[in-house]
Amino acid sequence: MYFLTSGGMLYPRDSESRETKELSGMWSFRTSGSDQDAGFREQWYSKPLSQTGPVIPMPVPASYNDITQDAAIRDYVGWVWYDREFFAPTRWRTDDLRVVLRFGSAHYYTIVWVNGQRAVSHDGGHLPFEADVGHLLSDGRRGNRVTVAINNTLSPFTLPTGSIEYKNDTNMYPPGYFVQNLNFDFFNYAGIHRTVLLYTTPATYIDDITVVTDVRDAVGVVRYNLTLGGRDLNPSATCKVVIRDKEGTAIAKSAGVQGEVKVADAILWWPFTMHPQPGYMYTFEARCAAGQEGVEDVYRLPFGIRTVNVTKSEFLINGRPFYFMGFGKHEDANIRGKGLDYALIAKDFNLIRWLGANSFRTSHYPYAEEIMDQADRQGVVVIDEVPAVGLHKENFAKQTLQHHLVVIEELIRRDKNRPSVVMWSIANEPSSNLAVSNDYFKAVAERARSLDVSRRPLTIALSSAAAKDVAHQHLDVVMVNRYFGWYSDPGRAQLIGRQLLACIEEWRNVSGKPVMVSEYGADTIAGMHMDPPYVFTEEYQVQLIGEYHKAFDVLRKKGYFVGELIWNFADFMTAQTITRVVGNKKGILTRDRQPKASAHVIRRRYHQLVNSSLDDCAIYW
Ligand code: BDP
Repeated sequence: MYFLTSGGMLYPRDSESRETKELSGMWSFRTSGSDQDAGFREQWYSKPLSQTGPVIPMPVPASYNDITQDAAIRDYVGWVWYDREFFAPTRWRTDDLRVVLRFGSAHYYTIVWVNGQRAVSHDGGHLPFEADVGHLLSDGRRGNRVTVAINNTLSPFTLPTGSIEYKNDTNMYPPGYFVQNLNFDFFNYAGIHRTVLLYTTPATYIDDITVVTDVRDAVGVVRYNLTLGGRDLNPSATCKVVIRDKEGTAIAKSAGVQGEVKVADAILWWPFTMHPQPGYMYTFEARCAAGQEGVEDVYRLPFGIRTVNVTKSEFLINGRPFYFMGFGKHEDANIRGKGLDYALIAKDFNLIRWLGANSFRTSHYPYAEEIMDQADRQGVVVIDEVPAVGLHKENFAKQTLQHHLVVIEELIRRDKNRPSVVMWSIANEPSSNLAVSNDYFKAVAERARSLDVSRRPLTIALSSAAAKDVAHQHLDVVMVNRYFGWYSDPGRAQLIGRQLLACIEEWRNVSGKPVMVSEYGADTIAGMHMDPPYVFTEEYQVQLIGEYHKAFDVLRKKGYFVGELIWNFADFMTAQTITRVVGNKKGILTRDRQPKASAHVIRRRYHQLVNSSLDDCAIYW
């Protein structure tokens, strides 16, 4: 198998052989202004940014767009620069240790220097990247500097896609005026969005772990594979593996870089709507002394034991039918944009449980690992999506495909061990009616299948007409985005049932696969009321979703309909257009996470569905 990426991407964790040091806080920042090359020409990375021009404080992690009062920074397109200083402990200055600098994500194209030396670059947001930097650090007594240049420019070949359009009519625009067009409906937040940290490992280390689980009778079968990295690898090195339960008790053991461990009376990982002890996580503890010097590296990976299968009509978790009830979300909040925020993560998961939702889709890009951790631990099911949004005619190019394959690899490498992730979504609303998308998605699907040893099912949030679609043949589950009563026949809620039933039946007939609705909804201004219901009012959102729910109930009886995800969990920011009133308002919650009337309707429905249809299930919390 040919890998486009190299190395593992284990989440940095402290252990007796590893240490982490976060670089969160205030960094220095400035944009390149209109002279995009200035930073490279003048080598801003060679000294502190404050010595080559004016800087402002910028929080990390956060998007930079909404931090200042300056619209030019909010709407900036091009290179921005960050730097900060840090100390590396003297004890890290030894050949026995490897020091790694890791970014949880930065949007989009990023170049990193340490003490003026180039350390790493990365293409694309939403996913982590890292580099060994030990050799670039100063001795313990002097500080170190990390400089980061980030460019948020999108092209037809980036994911997500976009384009730069120069406006050449000088009667209308000044010379050189351009706009960035986005092929998607969310604000193009940029900056250092997730945690930046340094971590150490022994010089010879555990580079990656893959854990795949199965259940035979009541026995959990855990197959694992360890990859080792570093110099002086001892080919006959052995690794010791211990599986620990939640209390930390060792319940199974193995040795070797690959193997199979059996867990008797395994406590399976269940969604929180299906079991009194949901989200059960074991720990996979690996110890490898793989270097000539015999130093042991220890890594503890949380994992769950569960199975996922798709039949012609059902989505099964641990052999039991699972019906997706949830939403598409966004990483989005005021001030911090897409920046990681633990308070927001905790609030969102409390709301998910309050609503009784058992799942969400990471529309339209991979979410922070800290969010995924909560999904694992709280038993919330995730459809994990790559940032392939806005794929139309000109985007189905070799260059885009090449990047898409890398992104799929990076996502699967990052999330392959997560029990909450039950399906990969390889795109959102592509022009999958075009013949050219056939080979494209065939290639992406083949790559995903070959990378995920556990063979999670694949899907796409489709929006083309079923009869013309060429992508579904490469998928296991069909997801459909539909806006009857909104983008078509706005205000005519009475048509929704007829239209939705016909549409979903057609998808089923065409595909012969399980089908679910991955988006439906209506923009709703919180506090706006009208009766009879009128578009944009809370009454209309309630009426519209009620009509969808009636149709979903009919579809559920047909036996192949596997889920409903409302668009969206919360209101979110978009580009400035006349079709959006300070952002997209299809949330059932406001942007500051307060319920609209529709949230109560969804809450009642999700709780009732769980309690009525699956008699041995309830919402446990
Ligand atoms: C769908 C897109 C989603 C949009 C939504 C909408 O997948 O990103 O935000 O429509 O228009 O087409 O609200």
